[in-house]
Amino acid sequence: MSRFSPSNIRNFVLVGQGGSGKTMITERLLFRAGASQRVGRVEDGTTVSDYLDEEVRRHISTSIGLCEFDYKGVRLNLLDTPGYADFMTEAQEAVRVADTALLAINAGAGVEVQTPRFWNLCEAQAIPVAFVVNKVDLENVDFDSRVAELQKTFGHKVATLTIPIASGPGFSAFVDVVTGKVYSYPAGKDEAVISDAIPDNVRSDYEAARLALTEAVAESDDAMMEKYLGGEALSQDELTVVFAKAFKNRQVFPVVGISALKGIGCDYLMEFLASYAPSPSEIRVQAKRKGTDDVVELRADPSARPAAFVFKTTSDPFVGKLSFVRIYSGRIAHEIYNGTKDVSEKVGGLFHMIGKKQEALDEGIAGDIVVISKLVATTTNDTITSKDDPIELAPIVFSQPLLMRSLKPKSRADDDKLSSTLSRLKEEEPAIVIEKNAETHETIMRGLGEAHLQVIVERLQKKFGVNIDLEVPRVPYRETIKGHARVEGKHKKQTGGHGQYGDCWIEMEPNERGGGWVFENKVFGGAIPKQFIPAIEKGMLETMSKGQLAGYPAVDIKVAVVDGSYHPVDSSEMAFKLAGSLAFKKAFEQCNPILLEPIVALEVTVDEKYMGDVMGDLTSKRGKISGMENTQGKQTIKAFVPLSEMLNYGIDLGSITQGTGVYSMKVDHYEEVPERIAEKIIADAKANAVAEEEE
Ligand SMILES: Nc1nc2c(ncn2[C@@H]2O[C@H](COP(=O)(O)OP(=O)(O)O)[C@@H](O)[C@H]2O)c(=O)[nH]1
Ligand SMILES: [Mg+2]
Repeated sequence: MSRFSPSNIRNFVLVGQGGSGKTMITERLLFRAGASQRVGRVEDGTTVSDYLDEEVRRHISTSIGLCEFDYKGVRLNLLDTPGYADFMTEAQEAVRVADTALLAINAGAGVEVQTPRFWNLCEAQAIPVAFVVNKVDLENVDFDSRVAELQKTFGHKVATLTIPIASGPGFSAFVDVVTGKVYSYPAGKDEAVISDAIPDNVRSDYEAARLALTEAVAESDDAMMEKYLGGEALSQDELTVVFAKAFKNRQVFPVVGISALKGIGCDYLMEFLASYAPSPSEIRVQAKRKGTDDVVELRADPSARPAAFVFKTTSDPFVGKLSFVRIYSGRIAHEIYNGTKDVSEKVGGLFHMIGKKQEALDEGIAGDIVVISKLVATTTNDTITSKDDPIELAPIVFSQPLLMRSLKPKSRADDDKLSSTLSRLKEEEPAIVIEKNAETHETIMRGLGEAHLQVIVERLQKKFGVNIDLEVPRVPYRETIKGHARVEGKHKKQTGGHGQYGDCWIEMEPNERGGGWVFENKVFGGAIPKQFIPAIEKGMLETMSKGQLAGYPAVDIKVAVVDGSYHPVDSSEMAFKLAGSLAFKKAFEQCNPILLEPIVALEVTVDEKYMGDVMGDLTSKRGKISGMENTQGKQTIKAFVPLSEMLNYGIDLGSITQGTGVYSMKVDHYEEVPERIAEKIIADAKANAVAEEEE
């Protein structure tokens, strides 16, 4: 039996630029609520939420930290998230199931690169957002200018909810604009002493902020607007009620100033969530009856049919696979029906989490977030529902992976383990794309960025014992010819005993781009017996696939066998195969061979302000702009660019557009490699071939 009801739950996510202090806020909330016995430090790797090895080592969050705890009778389900573009998947998963977002801002830095992305995520999910301006204790912090910056960036509905009495190292108290209460924190204490004593030096700021807040929230309530426009002040209760309503309806975005490091304002944040954030029982979630467009409205009713969404999957070294689930209606206990995969599964264990610590549960109820162990078929984005009337919940649309790398297993044993491991990894990392390149035979993995791929390599090693290196993928160049030649290929070994004899004359010429291989037999008068002709072609095809210039497959060539000779005893398929190969090599060399490179058709979408830099960068990459489109206020640039220039494009675009640009590309056609570049590729290939021979 669950010890709380949906109306006491608050599911909220901490999002914001990396380094803004989300994990530290989590640390402080847990400690203040009594859910942890000490305050850890990110720098020491001793926080509750950043418990993965890679997080402890990097001092950043790379994965959701789910912490579920009680505070004064309210159940707080906190989702701490990473704040870097490389780990955006995790933030997308967490925002998808949260009912409220706290968007953390570093008071020392203000609105940063990723801040608008998190705002957009919350907007797409239509959840209420409160800005938490953290690190108000830093030197030279100007809280008011931070509020102004947020209003400028995110609109006039942004209004401050707290007024710091002094910011900077002396920050220890603030005024709550709705209640007019002063929250003071004696040195070293993280529990506020609440009073009515608003100091004179902030009274006018307080009154101005209260007016601005009243105006912002009155807009969302006609009766209050009328009263406000009539010049009447709203009573304390009216303001509290209309503020809560406006917040829940995304009609106001309050700003709270805190210092997680000093523990100032963290108890206030929990009060804020308990008083103003929506509980699941106030929320209606839309689903579809499976296989139809019929919309079904879900309520957080534990007695209704089960409906839940799997928003994250991890594999734990001890208990195996863990599925993170938000329950929208009904209950989950011993068995689930996965409507997406049409399979019923036994629940291994049911847990609440505080970081890596698991608290076993008998059942999960509507409105709650639980973790289920040992499901097999179930993965992220699946809907758990009832078999007799299945529904579907909307899947998360993950960011597109931007950076590709080839996976190089360190040993044969690693290679053997890799493919089975990759499918398990894919369960944990729904945004990555893994594909085999048919030309280079490399396994290519695409992820959100360098750090993302590196973390995956570490997980492969740590969790699955597979050692791999990441390399820049090989470019599948090709070779072809521009000239004509007529040559002889003669393979003759007649030194007594059964000899070998094969002799053919061929004419070689280029075929049109993409025309492929054309082989003709123009031998007349039986100069070469018919049965040996296919062997000649076979020899040529083998030689073609290895390439002559730099070891890349040769394409778009026409060859006609025009003459030759044979020996009644010593001629064989093998002899003519070798003759064919010799003839091909000789002719290819004389036909002005060239390298061809894959050209990708690129579409890159960026904010208008980055367009010039992006186009300049593409031109410097030998790109040719082929078109431009304006899509929803963003510019989409179309271009043809050599693939060889695009292998790190995810990183380049990220730095030009501060992680906001997205792109897609696919190989479109092949073009001749410019001579100075071809020379280098050929020289490198020769050097590699020598190095391999010496190994
Ligand atoms: N001065 C100051 N530093 C803070 C505060 N909160 C966090 N930090 C520091 O900021 C850094 C990043 O904190 P972290 O919680 O990891 O940020 P996250 O990436 O948003 O999770 C760490 O070095 C923290 O110690 C604060 O309120 N004041
Ligand atoms: Mg963090």
